[in-house]
Amino acid sequence: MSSSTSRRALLAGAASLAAAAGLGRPAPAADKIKLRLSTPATPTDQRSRALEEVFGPAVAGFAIYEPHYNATLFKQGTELEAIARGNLEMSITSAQELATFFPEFSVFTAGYVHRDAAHQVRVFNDPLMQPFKEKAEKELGVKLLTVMYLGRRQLNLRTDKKIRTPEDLAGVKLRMPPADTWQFLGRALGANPVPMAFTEIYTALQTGAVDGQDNPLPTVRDSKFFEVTKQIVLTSHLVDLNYLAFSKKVWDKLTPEQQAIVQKEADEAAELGRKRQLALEAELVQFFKDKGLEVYEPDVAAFRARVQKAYLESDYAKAWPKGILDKINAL
Ligand code: KDO
Repeated sequence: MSSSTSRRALLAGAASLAAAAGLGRPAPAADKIKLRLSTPATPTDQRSRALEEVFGPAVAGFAIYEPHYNATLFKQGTELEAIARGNLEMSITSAQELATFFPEFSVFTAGYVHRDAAHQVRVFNDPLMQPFKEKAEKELGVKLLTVMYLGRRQLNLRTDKKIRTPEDLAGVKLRMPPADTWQFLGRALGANPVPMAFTEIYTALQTGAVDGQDNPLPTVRDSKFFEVTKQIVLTSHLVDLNYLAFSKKVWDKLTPEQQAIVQKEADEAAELGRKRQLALEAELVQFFKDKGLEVYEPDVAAFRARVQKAYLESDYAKAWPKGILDKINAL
C-alpha cells in the first residue's frame, strides 16, 4: 500500500470513528479546534511520524493537528509553560522538564531506573503514576496523555579515546539538554555537562564546542550526528521517555467522544512509534559501523553503580514519594 493510499485509509477510518462517536458530519474547518504541537524533534523522528500518520487523521473530524518541529514554535524546555499560559495545545515533553515544576518527577529522570520500553508503559499506566498526572493537570493545566519511547541513551563522541569506565569521561565536555536534572545525569556519568538546546548539537559537534552528546541511536541517525562524531559508547544509561502533553483547557472543551478519540489515537501513535524505534535501535549498530564509527559496550556495571549511587545520595531522591523506587522496580 502506498503512503497516500494508507493515509486515505486512515482518514476514512477516522471519519467512520467520528460518525460512530455521534459527531455526524465533520465540523467545518473554521469550527475545528487547532491542536498545535511544538517539539524540538525533527519531522522524520519516529514520534513525529507516528503522530502525523495516526493521531492527525484520526482527530480530523473535529480538530486540525498542526505539528511544529525543530523548536520553531517554542524553544526546547519552554513548551509546558506555553501550554500552562494557554499559548500552546500540545508538546512532546519530558520528565526532566516536568521536574523543573515538580521535583518528584526527577525519579523518572534517574539513570538505570526504567529497564526497557515495556517497563516504561507499565510504570505510566500503574496507579503509582496517578498523583504525578493529577499534579501536572491541576497545577500546570497539562494532561499527560501517553508515554512515548525515545530509546536507550548512548554516549556519542567526536573524540578517539576509548571509554571503559566513568573515570574515562573526566574532562569530557558532554552536551546535555537544558535542565538541571540533565546536568546531574551528565555529572553522574563522570563527564563535564554542557547545557545546550537540541537544535544546536550538530554545529557544536562539528566545531568542537563540545566533545560529545548523548541520545538514542535513532536520534543519532535521524539528526545526522554520526557525520560529526567518531564513536558510540553503549552505556544505555537512560531508557528515555517522553510524554505526550495536552492542554487541560482544550481537553475540557472536547466532548467525551472527542476525548476518547484523542486518548485512543495518542496511545496508538505512541505504540507505533515505540515499535519502530525499537526496531531501529536493533538495526542501527551495524549502520554506524558501516559509516566508520567505533561502536562498543563499556563496563556498563561500573556506569550503573556510579550513576545509581549518585542519585540515591542526591537531593532529588529526597523529593521522591516514599517507596516509589521499590514499586517501579517491582513492575
Ligand atoms: C535532547 O535534547 O537530547 C532530547 O533527546 C531530550 C528529550 O527529552 C527530547 O526533548 C528530545 O531531545 C527531542 O524530542 C528531540 O528528539
